[in-house]
Amino acid sequence: MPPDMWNLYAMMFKSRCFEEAVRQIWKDGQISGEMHLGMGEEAIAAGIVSQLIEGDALALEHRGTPPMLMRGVDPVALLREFMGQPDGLCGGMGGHMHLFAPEKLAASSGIVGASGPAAVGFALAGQMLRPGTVSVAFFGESATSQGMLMESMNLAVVWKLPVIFVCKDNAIGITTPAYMAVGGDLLARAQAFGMKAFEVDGADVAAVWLASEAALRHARGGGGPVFLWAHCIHLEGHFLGDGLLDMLRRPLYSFRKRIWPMMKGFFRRGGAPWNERLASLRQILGYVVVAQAQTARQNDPLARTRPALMTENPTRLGELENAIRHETGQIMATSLQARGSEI
Ligand SMILES: Cc1ncc(C[n+]2csc(CCOP(=O)(O)OP(=O)(O)O)c2C)c(N)n1
Repeated sequence: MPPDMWNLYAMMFKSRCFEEAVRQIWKDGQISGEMHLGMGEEAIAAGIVSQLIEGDALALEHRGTPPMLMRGVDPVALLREFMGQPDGLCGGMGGHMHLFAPEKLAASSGIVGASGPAAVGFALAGQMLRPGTVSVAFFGESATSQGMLMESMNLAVVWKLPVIFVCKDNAIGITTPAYMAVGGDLLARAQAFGMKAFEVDGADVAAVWLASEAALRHARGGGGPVFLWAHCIHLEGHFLGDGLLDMLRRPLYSFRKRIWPMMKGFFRRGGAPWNERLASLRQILGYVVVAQAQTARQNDPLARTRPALMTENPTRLGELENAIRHETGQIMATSLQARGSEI
């Protein structure tokens, strides 16, 4: 059966609208601290989560909002959690990085690599208590060099656990390009553990859906863990207010805040030799170039999916998007109203 593109687009669009609203609320100062969004990763989340069944589990990282929403976690409870409110999903104690929805078997952690052990635990419980179910671990490419994630992969292979390890590779971890931190070929690494491994364009929701279907069939059938390497972008960079993206989006502001102080440092007397200073500047420029690639519209999964639906049935698409925008507005109103009533 081919993927239902309308359903996948609806899931992605809902997540995008929700996160756009979260971005505004964060800018208004109603969410404190860092905010990592999953804008750009929606196809990976939708392609997999749309195929999960009752009893499957999700182990997420610091970008857990899209999969949590797509799995059906209450959006108002999520937003209230982000706002640190007592009626949030976790009593306002977890924020957006540490979420737990026990009825959905979905948990997230801000500790990079921690989704590996959590997924293995979920899968072990599934193997014993809920045969035929799987657990899915989401993580970024930087997590692939974390010991606990590699230990989890090893254990999952040895115990033939039904885990789908999903690496969402956006080629940069905060300000460290992957070429400076991730050695070798990730497919080969996974295969070396003894896992089946797939590489997929994470902006192509149909491709993710098809790869996930094969991965899920393998894991549910008792074939053991699978590694899915999905390439993606982050439209908002590492987190809201990302300094590297700021240099491109707000050059004047960045000149005063970042570039001018760097130039002063560059021309300062004494200190490192000129060739080292130049090398550092070149390196920073390299980071900016990688960060800029995060905003490439041709790799935005929604922009990729929408044209075909528009051609197929523009009226249906318009109605779908309007309905989701309306629903998102209501979610926001309810979440903010509840906050107002407490103050
Ligand atoms: C164990 C650990 N080390 C460092 C950090 C700080 N940290 C938070 S996010 C992040 C980068 C993660 O990059 P990646 O795994 O590629 O995911 P992305 O943010 O790109 O989605 C780091 C180093 C952390 N949270 N946990």
